[in-house]
Amino acid sequence: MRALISVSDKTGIVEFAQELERLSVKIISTGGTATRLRDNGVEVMGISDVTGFPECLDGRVKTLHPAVHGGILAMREKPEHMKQLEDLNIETIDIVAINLYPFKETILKPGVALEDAIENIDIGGPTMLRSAAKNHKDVVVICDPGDYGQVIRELEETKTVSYDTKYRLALKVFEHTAAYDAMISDYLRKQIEGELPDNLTLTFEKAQELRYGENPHQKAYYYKEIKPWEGALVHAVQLHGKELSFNNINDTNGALETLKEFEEPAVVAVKHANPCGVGVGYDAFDAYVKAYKADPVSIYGGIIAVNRPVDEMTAAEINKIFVEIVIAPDFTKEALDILTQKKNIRLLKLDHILAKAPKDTIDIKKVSGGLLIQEADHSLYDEAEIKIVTDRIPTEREMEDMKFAMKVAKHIKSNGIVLAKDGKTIGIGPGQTNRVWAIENAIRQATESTEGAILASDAFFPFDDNVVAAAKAGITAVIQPGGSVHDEDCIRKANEMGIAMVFTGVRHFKH
Ligand code: 93A
Repeated sequence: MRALISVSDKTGIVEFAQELERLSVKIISTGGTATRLRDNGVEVMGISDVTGFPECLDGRVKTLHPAVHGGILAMREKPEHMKQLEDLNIETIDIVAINLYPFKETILKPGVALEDAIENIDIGGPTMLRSAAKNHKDVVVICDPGDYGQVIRELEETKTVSYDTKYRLALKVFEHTAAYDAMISDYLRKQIEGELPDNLTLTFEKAQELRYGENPHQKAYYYKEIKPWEGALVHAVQLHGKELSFNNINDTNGALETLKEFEEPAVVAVKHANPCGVGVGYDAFDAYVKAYKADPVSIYGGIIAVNRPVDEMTAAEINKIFVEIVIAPDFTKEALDILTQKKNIRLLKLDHILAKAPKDTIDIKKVSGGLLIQEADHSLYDEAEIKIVTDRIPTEREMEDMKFAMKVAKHIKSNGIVLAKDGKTIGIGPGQTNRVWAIENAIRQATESTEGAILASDAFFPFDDNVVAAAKAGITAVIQPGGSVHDEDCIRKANEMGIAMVFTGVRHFKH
């Protein structure tokens, strides 16, 4: 038996080759791999001795030769094939272990040059992988160092590798080379067309097999995007608690996306992917107390995201209730001592400052038979463009609370309404099929008097009944995009009822 080994990622390769040698498999290898193996005492035949050609063009042509591909692709059961090999003086290659030039790692390097990326497009490697995978009936093909062990075990036990294993390994190869090529085309297209190109190839990698999906009868995985910035969640380190579930990941994502709106100390509590309490304050403790008081009921079993390190006092306060997850840039030792007393709480540490984190560039939704892809909603509104449309002008405090509330409204499901006062939400009405219900729900569940509160709406008020509902509850100022055919009615009603109204011109639907 002969094995051809040519790997960029040399993890485990020496041990694998030593085992093969012990099992009397002859080893052929390319430049760097051969050197590594020989340095570790493995006997290796250089690829040039097989091809009769030197490796040339800076290694661009090493293995692209009939002596290699003939040896891989010959069908052993066909006498004509075997006869041709004999006439051409080509020997079979029965095991192919390859991993490719590190294209992904190269493009993940900040500021990588195009030439660098191109030089890391592997040609010979995928070609051999595909030859071997096509001929998997006769050839064992390995593209993942994680599979060396399985192949050695089978060879040891049965002197051969089962068809089932060879089939699975071949399938893995085609998945791998397909993803590798998609990554290349994606990268090249983005160079000329930006983040949302005309013809997008998306490349994702399985990051985690989840226990189940949104419900226990649904199988689920977490796939992460392959791109320079891979998202805040992927970069979080879990310090305590059980593995994250499907809903945990979704909810935590919602909390972090909301939290990215704030530079000042802020806490976002999330339930079912909707913010249920948000507070900004002097420090993490102040912000947490506000977020908690915003809705002490929904926060139970929820996610808490903090954009400052969690200290002892904040931890003690959080510890009074049951929450699923706390995610923060850091935890003091004392805070960890307190929070880790509970077995079931999951603690996640972000490895970066959230406000400085680049935001996700695209948003994807699966629909039956296809995908909807859009640029992510990164704008809030342009302060220079907002219009005060009523006689009453909002006070400075109201303006501040309106900006705060719109940042939250942007992240709740439409139709969404947020009531706020003094840097905290006091009532949130998410996901309603009409806007009046969203307002009524927000008012009904308000945790303190709505007298003097402000209201933010993710989209325009279609009718003036919304203004009436708000004014009756004592709300004094409203921020909304405007743009309804009934804007004039709404403005008239607001003037009649003495409330201030601001139009931003920017809608924030979220579904
Ligand atoms: O430059 S290539 O596209 N041309 C080739 O003929 C070739 N053959 C193997 N790259 C080629 N390889 C790749 O070289 C393998 O896929 C592997 O990633 C790498 C191993 O090189 P070395 O053994 O010199 O470290």
